[in-house]
Amino acid sequence: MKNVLIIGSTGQIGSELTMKLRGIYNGNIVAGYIPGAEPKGELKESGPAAIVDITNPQQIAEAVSQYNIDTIYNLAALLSAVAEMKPQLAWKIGVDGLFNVLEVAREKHCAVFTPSSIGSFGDSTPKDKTPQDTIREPRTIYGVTKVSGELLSNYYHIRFGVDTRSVRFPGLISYVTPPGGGTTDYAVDIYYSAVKGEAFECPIAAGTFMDMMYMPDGLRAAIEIMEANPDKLVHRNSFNIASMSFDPEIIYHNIQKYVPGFQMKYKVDPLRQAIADSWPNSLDDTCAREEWGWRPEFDLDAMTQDMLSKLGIRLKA
Ligand code: AKB
Repeated sequence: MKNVLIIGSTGQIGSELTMKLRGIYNGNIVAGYIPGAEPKGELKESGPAAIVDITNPQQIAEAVSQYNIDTIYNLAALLSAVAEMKPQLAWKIGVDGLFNVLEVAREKHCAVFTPSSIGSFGDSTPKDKTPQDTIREPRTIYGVTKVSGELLSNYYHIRFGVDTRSVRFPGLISYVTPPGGGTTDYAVDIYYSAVKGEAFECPIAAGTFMDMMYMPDGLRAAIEIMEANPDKLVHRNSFNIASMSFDPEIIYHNIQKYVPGFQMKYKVDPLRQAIADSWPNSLDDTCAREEWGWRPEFDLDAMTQDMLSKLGIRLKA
């Protein structure tokens, strides 16, 4: 039996991960949320929920005690573009909030998963097949919080024995909960336009490659890393994971294979473009493959077919 608290359970990753964890484990899988972002529908009906604001250490501790939590998925974060508009809040949630989680985990002996991102790399990092261990000098507040979070999580593991683990997520693409404020979000929005029969205005320039991943693979990574045999882990915070890398032209033409009349034009957003230009083109995920058996299942074509069909059903409902 496993008792899990998901902080940020109604967000892009949380809403799907909470349901998946409830399908796997039969303990308390608690949907932590902040007022104004309450769980709805099957997320609300299918298990317990608690108000857990990551900036409030007491709320985290109370939920952990009440539900006898042994694992915390810490998914509270501002995505990269929105973080750039609110850097103070991004730090408060991403680093001060993580500190609150780690302190509760230290006292109450919980394992902690905190996602990192391709955004933890910067201009001075090798761009292609970016290695697991390399120079990291991000110039965005998002990247600064991600690198700080990785270091803090490793510190809590080494110093206090807290079982902290993490993956560096690429842009996650899903038909369930739309993302908000990310640099990679165009690769979700483009499917909405295609299914609605609208032309798509792309905020990222042709030729800008970034790593992306279909949500089912992302969810599996978050669960498998927490299930991995600790004796095999050389790294912990955080693992490069990868499944596909493309630029706007490649995804556009892939969608056109299935939606022949689909049109795209460019209206580049300078903020998102500058962030994208500082990120890797593709990551090398050899360490994740070797240390805990990571394997993606979806490539671009499989993802496009599934996205178009599932989003089509969802938007008609
Ligand atoms: C973003 O674009 O901010 C996120 C990410 C890659 O971390 N999707």
